Amino acid sequence: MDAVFLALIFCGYDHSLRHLTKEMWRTAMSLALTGAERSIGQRYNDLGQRLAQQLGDLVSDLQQRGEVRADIDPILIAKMLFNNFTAMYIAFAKYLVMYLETLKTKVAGQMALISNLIENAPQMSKYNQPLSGNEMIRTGGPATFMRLPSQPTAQGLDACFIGIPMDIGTSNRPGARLGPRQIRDESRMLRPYNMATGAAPFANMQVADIGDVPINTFDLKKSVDIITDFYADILTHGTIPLTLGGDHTLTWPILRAIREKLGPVALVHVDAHADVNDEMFGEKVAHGCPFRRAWEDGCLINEKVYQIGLRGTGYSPDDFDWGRQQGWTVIPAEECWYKSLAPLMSEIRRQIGDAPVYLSFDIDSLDPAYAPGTGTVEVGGLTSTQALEIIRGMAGLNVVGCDLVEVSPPYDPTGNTALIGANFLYEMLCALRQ
Ligand SMILES: [Mn+2]
Repeated sequence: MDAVFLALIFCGYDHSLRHLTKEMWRTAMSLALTGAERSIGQRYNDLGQRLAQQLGDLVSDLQQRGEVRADIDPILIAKMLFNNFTAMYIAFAKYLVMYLETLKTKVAGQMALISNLIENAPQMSKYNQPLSGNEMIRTGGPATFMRLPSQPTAQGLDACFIGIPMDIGTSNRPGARLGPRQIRDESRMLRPYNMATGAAPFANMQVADIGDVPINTFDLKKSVDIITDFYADILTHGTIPLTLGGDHTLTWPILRAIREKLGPVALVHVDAHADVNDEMFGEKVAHGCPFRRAWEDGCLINEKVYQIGLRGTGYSPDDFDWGRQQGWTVIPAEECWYKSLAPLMSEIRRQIGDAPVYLSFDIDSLDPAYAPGTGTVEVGGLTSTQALEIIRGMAGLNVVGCDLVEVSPPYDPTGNTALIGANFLYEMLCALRQ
């Protein structure tokens, strides 16, 4: 367009000609001659041919008279045009301007078309997206959480899903080692938008499935150290971990890694059991001990720990009181029956404020009518809607990590327990600050 602009200057603004360089003149002249020939030739045939002929005659006349050399300097021609052929120049310029205006309009129209195409082109998100059921049948595609892309580390991620296929801390029915894989499998039906809350986590966050922690299934104590190291690496990337369990032992080593990075955290612990045993069968590491160990390790802000859904038979009447003695808030299942838990979560949000908070969700907090696929079932549990109220009630808090534990596929051949667990993990992602 520079050449067009120069040609316009050439045609209409002779007072600025003295500012033009020799090279600019050459460009302008070249364009003017070409444009005039084409436009005049096509649209103003007679006059155009006459003008073109006159221009050609002028040049050859000048050459024949020896007034210019064969290698004509355009500046000379321009001077001649200005000095001796003003009338012809004006007519010539008039058509040239018309031609150039037409050209400008055409170019502008095409630019608008191109801009429109760019504007309305299907946009590739810069964030990972779950594979859609419209791109691949839901029973196909990668066996990752929500069929998201997988990557080996948490680098570049705002949040990640990780499996811990471990059940060697289990006291009763085993099988939670199979949990992560079945949760991933059942997560295949999840769609990216949360119709209830309006959350669109994949529009604002980079999320991937980073696979499983390579625990040592023959050594629980070594496994908890492996887990801590694995999460320490995740946290170096500033990534929020969302964990697919796995027996509940795993929460302790995760909280240790978080304490190293962020210090002690508030805790929302949803479970049928308090999981604060000092030991089980003489062992300090087991799925009934993780919150006792986390407390010992200074991982928790004691006045901001909430245990929701505890119930069942105990060894003594004060089994649930140990936490209360540490300043924790314990809400037994019976206090949750028949009512919405939204007010409870509102109060918990107010009390936690802006403190970093971890959500640990044991699927056995649900009534076995909803989630039979777990190892230590207790009657009279939470409903799935109450669970949603709890998880959605975490939104707005400074959530630094979440887990969903104790899904044991062999005890639910329907897969529904894992499917509910997958939904809860998705809801956790939706509850993160975006
Ligand atoms: Mn538990």
